[in-house]
Amino acid sequence: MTIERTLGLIKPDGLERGKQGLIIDRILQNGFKILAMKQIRLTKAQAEGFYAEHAARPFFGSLCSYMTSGQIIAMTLEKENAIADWRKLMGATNPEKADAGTIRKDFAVDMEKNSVHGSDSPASAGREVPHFFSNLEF
Ligand code: IDP
Ligand code: MG
Repeated sequence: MTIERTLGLIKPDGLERGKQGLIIDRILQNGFKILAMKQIRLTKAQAEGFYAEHAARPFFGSLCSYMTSGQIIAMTLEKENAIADWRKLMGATNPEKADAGTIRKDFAVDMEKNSVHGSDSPASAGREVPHFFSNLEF
């Protein structure tokens, strides 16, 4: 397996409820290195650009206003097989369907306010990491 980098986000519901420390602890305990991390509030244009692949979906407007409703934490995570392993640690999009022990099972509020984001493929990681971090930050 190769060392990969992926984008992790802690979404506004995670910060609002003070879960960011617990989520970051799980990331570290599961062998990820946090290469870069910042707490920011997205503009509407940034949220719409980030989620452009979902622009035609019925939940797009609500998702973008939720993602700009408060601050988020963006991280570049690195380890062997980071992309798939971070998705596995996050759990399914719908927390009711997420496996026991996953972040979404334990912390998410609902299908939209599901606490974390992770790139779903090498192509998305390649697009999403530079959305938040320049190479100069590593
Ligand atoms: P993912 O975050 O597990 O990759 P995606 O299908 O890429 O899930 O959807 C992006 C985000 O959009 C989800 O994490 C969630 O916040 C929101 N979302 C997805 N599907 C729904 C839905 O059916 N209702 C409300 N929000 C949704
Ligand atoms: Mg996705």
